[in-house]
Amino acid sequence: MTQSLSRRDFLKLGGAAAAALAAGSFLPPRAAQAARDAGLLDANGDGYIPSMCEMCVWRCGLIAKVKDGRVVKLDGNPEHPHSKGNLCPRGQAGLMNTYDPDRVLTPLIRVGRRGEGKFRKASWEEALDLTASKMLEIKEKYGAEAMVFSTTHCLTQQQFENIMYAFGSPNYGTQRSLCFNAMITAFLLTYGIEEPARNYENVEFILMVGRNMMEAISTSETSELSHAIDRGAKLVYLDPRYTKTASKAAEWIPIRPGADSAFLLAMINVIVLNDLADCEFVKQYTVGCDGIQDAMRRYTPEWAEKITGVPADTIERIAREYAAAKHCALAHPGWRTSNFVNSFQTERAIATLNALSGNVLIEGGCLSTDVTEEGSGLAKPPQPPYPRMSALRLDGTPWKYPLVPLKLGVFQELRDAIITGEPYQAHGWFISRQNPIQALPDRNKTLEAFAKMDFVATVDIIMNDTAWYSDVVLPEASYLERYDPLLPVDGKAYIRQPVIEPQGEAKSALWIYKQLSERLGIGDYFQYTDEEDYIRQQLKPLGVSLEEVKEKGYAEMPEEEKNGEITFNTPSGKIELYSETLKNAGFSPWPTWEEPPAPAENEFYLLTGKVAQHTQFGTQNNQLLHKYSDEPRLWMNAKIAADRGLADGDWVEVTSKVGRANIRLLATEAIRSDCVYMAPGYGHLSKGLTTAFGLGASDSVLHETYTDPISGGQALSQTFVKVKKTADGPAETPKPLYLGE
Ligand SMILES: Nc1nc2c(c(=O)[nH]1)N[C@H]1C(S)=C(S)[C@@H](COP(=O)(O)OP(=O)(O)OC[C@H]3O[C@@H](n4cnc5c(=O)[nH]c(N)nc54)[C@H](O)[C@@H]3O)O[C@H]1N2
Ligand SMILES: Nc1nc2c(c(=O)[nH]1)N[C@H]1C(S)=C(S)[C@@H](COP(=O)(O)OP(=O)(O)OC[C@H]3O[C@@H](n4cnc5c(=O)[nH]c(N)nc54)[C@H](O)[C@@H]3O)O[C@H]1N2
Ligand code: SF4
Ligand SMILES: [Mo]
Repeated sequence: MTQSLSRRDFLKLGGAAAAALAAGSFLPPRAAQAARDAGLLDANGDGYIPSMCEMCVWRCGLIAKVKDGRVVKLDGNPEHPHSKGNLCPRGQAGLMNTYDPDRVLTPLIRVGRRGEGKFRKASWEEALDLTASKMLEIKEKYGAEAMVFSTTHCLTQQQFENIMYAFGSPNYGTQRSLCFNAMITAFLLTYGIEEPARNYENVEFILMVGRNMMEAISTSETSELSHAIDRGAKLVYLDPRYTKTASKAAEWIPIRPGADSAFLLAMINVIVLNDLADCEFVKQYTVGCDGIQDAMRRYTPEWAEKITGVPADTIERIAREYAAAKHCALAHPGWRTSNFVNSFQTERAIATLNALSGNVLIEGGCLSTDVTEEGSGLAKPPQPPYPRMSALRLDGTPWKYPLVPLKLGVFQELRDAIITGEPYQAHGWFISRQNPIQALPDRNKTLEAFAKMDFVATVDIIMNDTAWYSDVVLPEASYLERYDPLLPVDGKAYIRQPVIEPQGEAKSALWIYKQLSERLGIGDYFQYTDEEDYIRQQLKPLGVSLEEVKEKGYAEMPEEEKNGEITFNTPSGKIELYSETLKNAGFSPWPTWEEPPAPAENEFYLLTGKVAQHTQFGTQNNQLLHKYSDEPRLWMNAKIAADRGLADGDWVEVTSKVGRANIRLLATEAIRSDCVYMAPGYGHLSKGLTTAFGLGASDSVLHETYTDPISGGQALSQTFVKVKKTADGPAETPKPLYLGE
């Protein structure tokens, strides 16, 4: 948009020219004044600045090398526990997130029809005035709850929530129900904590259920797993696909999708009926040790073999190996556990397996539930309490989904309620750091929801698909150009600070939200003068200066006090293998088998899953990452492809109940015969992404919407597709849709 360098032009550039572009030397040098003031840069604008990556939500610590006022290299900060000196490929390509020629660098106001992509540049004054007046108009006409707010986890999430709750709306969409609701609710109900920490130091046996750690990267944990494997730990990996993690595993179990809980329940059966559990631990710390044998009796390995396709003796052997490793066994909780409507049960079984191995409280055990809410040592600006809200939440929590924590919510249900207008009609949507048009299942349905809106505003750094369909686009400064609030990790509070000055008119979210709040009449919730003042207020109780933090990259925090008493934050104070809460809500109190739907004879399970070089739907336009990406293709088992007369590289049409996509075929042995796989993040609608537009196809177009009734998770593997050869090329998709006026 702002500068036109097409993908083809970029590929034509030689290595040196590409490197020069990557280093931003087309752009004027803009070394960060704050870094100069802190003495981190010399007079020439050269130096090293500690900050934090934002290419994904793991947020590794980084050190940016600045030369002549431009960022030229990003490296992992050895002093940060998430990076330990390393950045993954996306993190290393992060300078191109800042220097992307498609960056949106001024506020934009739509002038054409929604989806047509016609915008005019506007001043911040005008764009913020317009956004505030539209939001207030909606509030006046329909009530504050008619404004929907959505964002993905970010360091300014609390300020985002301040706008939403102070404005008076309970309608909150986050990425969580598309991601980890099953894991979080299962661990909350079983252990009373959201997500236990993993400890690989002594691990001998690791069971991973669709957690593709070698591609869906968390730099520190991915390297901890690698080191554990290097020193002989055994990894057993369940995935219908042969991923990079499968290639590092001692055993790859190509399980039938949706059948994981049958496999795990049979493991529990073997362990409890043969008295292989850590009895002392189980008796002392869990509820349910009396009844578990009876509850699990029917889940024999022979029973599970029929469901999972895994031989009974393999399941039995793996259960015995797991139990033999005792507290050095780890059943990994997983991350994106939004696969089927029974994914909560998979997670309950995983939670149970960990308790049975006694790995939880013991020194050196592989799972730690001793995870306290971090950050209590930091202060924040004062603010009044939020106004009372009485409107029902459109996403059905808690009135339809009683066990889904309010902060997780059920985003896909919120989207559906916008379309049905039940229990009431929403009219406006404020979005930040999120691309719901691609992230939610069934893209056409999401576009239908957008068509219902009187007003949509999006805060992003590039013209993502959601911005493309918005009325106002507010450009945030990139993560290398701004401050965010400090992030506490393992007893230290880390800083994100500008490495260069923001380009164009881009501003930090701390600035944007404060400006908007003042126009909305809720400025009391934003009592800071600027970004540095916000951080200074955070640092006050620590007695550390901002200057010191800028230089070191972090501030030490006082150790959190622990009372030494071992209880779990569940109703019984113990680990609840048997849950009265689940029973009272009308669900099985034990982990249980629930048969998910399966594809018909001529259909395939459609799988999704991350690739190492991209983050979800937001990095395909990054020219450095693009350069190293394979062309996105539909994986199909090579034998099945041959049986159907399909050859590698053929164009195929993939159809589900809700959508259609054309994509090239990859015939491979690395997938089960009843599955196909598409990488997420392609088939963008926005022509404002000149590198990514026209590449591949979107799996979100195909995904059907199904919700796990207990956790509220979207069932992303529960879409079944037909595949046939087509002469049509990529021109069929993506197909821009214009929405109303
Ligand atoms: N490079 C990179 N790293 C990332 C991200 C990224 O976008 N890119 N995103 C981050 C985020 S937000 C998340 S949530 C994590 C996600 O990390 P993961 O939890 O590993 O999630 P995915 O990669 O989405 O899916 C993992 C695997 O699940 C398999 N699968 C699908 N259905 C089933 C099933 O029914 N059973 C079993 N056993 N397996 C199944 C898929 O084939 C896929 O290989 O990654 C994080 N790290
Ligand atoms: N088909 C399919 N659907 C999925 C998944 C899948 O694997 N396949 N995965 C699910 C999972 S695990 C998750 S977590 C969700 C993720 O869903 P989303 O959070 O919607 O996905 P992202 O692509 O990470 O969107 C991030 C947006 O933030 C923008 N952005 C990047 N940096 C900044 C910044 O500094 N400031 C601002 N304001 N914006 C910025 C990006 O341009 C992008 O538009 O998707 C879920 N949906
Ligand atoms: S895992 Fe990679 S992309 Fe995510 S924060 Fe770390 S370096 Fe950045
Ligand atoms: Mo996620």
